[in-house]
Amino acid sequence: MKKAILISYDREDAVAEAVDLCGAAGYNPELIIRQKYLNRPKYGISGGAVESLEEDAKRIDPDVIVFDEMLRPSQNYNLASRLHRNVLDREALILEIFELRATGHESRLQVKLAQMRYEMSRAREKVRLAKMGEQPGFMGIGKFEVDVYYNDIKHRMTSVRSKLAKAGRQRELHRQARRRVGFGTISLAGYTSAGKTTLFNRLTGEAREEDVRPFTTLSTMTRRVGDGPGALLISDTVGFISKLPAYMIEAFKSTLEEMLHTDVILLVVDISDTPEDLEKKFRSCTRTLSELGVPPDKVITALNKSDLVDAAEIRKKTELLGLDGGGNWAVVSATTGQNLEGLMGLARGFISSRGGPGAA
Ligand SMILES: Nc1nc2c(ncn2[C@@H]2O[C@H](COP(=O)(O)OP(=O)(O)OP(=O)(O)O)[C@@H](O)[C@H]2O)c(=O)[nH]1
Ligand SMILES: [Mg+2]
Repeated sequence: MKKAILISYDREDAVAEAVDLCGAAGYNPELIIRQKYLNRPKYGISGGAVESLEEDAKRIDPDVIVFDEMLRPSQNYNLASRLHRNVLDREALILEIFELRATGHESRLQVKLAQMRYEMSRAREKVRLAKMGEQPGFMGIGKFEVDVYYNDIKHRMTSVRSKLAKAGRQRELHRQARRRVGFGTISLAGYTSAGKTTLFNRLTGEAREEDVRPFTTLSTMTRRVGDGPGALLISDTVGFISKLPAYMIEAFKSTLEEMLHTDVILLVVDISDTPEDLEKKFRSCTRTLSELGVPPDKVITALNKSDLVDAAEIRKKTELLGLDGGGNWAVVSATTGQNLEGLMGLARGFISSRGGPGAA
């Protein structure tokens, strides 16, 4: 693993998530610097903090500095030139993970699009700085070249978008074929590492990769669960994470929008998370689902990893999430298989009470 110095917030949940992201990108944080604010204008952190960071960087000699927030190009440049290191902000880090993990044709295109959106969002500031004449040759790029660079990204984006549109049409055809077969359809959703793929494998007998690291799954796969008239089609896909910039969600939108066409969304939640994490991730997921236009009454919540917590704790946590009474949730364990039958029964009942597959 490569060495990193991680700059994050002074909060355990933020640090834990950032450390996981570093690990998924292949970086080991040798030092973690905790800061209350990461939005200072010049470096993101205070001048004093940068000073002591210079010493740390000399001592540790990290491959990168990871900054657990978004950085403007000028801030990134200031930090990088002061520390003589490559600086990855949170978005660049997530993009590195995406690049490592993208396997299928469509997810590779989606990652490319996200990378270009990232470049584009920074090209704007580069162009602005160059035009203001404040920093001609900013980051070694002159005004003319900036325009060329900008147009070049635009062109490449158009080409990737049209390839994505083609992949989308292909998916539409698959969807129509599935609808003709008349199976009820389920999409797995949820925070990264909640256990979607483990549940998928357990239900379908597949062997997709399961891993503690975030963003293990980037591409979508659909398989059948069960035989006969009660058979269902279930899809496993990319997970959510908090503070994902809008354009990253946009890049994966076509994948996520599949959910609008399925009968049931199975929101997988890791019930072994601390109450704070549990609540934060749950809210973040329901927000993302509602932004995608998924009606709340199409969602069943699967409280997963029940093997790791006792009944009393589960009760407390369901209350915390406001799930008591409703009946549109189930406690399961993808690892032990506990109550997976119950969960599928719930999904089938859900679909038939809404007029059968494809009705909603
Ligand atoms: N103890 C226990 N561990 C589980 C359970 N379900 C999943 N896990 C573990 O949780 C980790 C994450 O599981 P995945 O299935 O890869 O999670 P995911 O939601 O697909 O994550 P991404 O693809 O990264 O979005 C793995 O280490 C699994 O072994 C469960 O029911 N009990
Ligand atoms: Mg997965």
